[in-house]
Amino acid sequence: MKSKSDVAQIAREALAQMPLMDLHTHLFDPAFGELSLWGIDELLTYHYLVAEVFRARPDLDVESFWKLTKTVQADLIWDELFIKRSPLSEACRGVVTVIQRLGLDPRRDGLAGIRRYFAGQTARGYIDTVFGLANISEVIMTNDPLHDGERAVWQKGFDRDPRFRAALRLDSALMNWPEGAERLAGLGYEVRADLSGPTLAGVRRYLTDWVQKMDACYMAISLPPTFRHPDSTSPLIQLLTKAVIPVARECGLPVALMIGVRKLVNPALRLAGDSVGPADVSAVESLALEFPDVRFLVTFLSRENTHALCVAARKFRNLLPFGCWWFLNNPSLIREMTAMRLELLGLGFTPQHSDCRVLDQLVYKWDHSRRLIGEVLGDKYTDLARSGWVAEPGEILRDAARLLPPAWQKAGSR
Ligand code: RAT
Ligand code: ZN
Repeated sequence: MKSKSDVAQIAREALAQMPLMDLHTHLFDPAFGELSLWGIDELLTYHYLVAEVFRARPDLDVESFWKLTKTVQADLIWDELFIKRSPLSEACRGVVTVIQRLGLDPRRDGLAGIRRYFAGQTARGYIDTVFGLANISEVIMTNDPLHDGERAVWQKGFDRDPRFRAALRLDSALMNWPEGAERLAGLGYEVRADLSGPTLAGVRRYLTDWVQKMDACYMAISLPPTFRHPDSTSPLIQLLTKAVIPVARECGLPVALMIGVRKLVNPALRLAGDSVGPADVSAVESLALEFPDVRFLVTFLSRENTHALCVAARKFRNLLPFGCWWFLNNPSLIREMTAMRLELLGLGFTPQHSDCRVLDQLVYKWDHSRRLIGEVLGDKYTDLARSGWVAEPGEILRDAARLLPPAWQKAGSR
């Protein structure tokens, strides 16, 4: 009979070695050129680190920081967060992991040596390096047809790199309606600010056209903590229930709801200026009840909502919890959330997505998450063995393979 520690070891190895798909990133197919970010200066100026450098340097004028070139911003962040202090935060440690996995030594090589390594890389070659190191087979992008630069590339057409799948992001079209109305009208869709007449049909056409053009895997929206359903007074709810959900149903696609972000609480910090708030999980229960034939991939930003989401998912099988989002993507919280989800849902959730904005981050985000998820899963097999059920190695591999593919794939919609 296998010992209890064997089962934990097998689970950890399975998580460490299995190729996986990343359900939500902000990465781009290399055909998008400058939208596709990679390299040490992008890593150092990631908005998670920008927030930290302002804390380290209370005297630093925010507007003056934004006027610096990216290289000088990166120099400053390296100096403040890696040289003058140990890089202990998760975002800082992530940069160290990437550098070390590339075969460099951050202390020996220093920023100049690391930059020399990157100067010798090409964008396309480096994608292969990163996908290999992170053992990733595919990533899902975040695609917004209302972003002028991005739309131009889609409209021109390009040879898709099959490792980069699309997701149609809805925020800029649907949030703060009627702001999106003008944009959609500009693209030739017949929509009105008051949602009257042809508007909902026009929005449905916009969504269908772009789902098809991008071959999108799902549609996604990020929502504030105040998000409620039902709400007969909200234009957003009208748009979601009468345009997005019917198109999702027709195309057989899930809808991803990312709930709990308070945008720009500190506007001067730009991307680093968003915050978190606890939301009402009953909104997703009510959507799941009203639309049982549509699958909702759901993640909340607030730790306080994560337990209620697990309970909601026990009641509605069309709710698929995913990822430890943004401010939850920290080791202590990944451990807690993964254990809670395994205990309440067994294998019926997607433990993680990366939210990478910079290609290289795939290496650290997955390196850190694989280890944590593997440890938690290993502990569960040990507990199970203690209770009298020693899982076979093949069963552990089977279970890991059930856990790892993203929920949209498990949902069997494509
Ligand atoms: O995690 C992030 O980088 C955030 O800035 C957001 O992009 C968030 O993940 C989102 O998709 O809205
Ligand atoms: Zn994101």
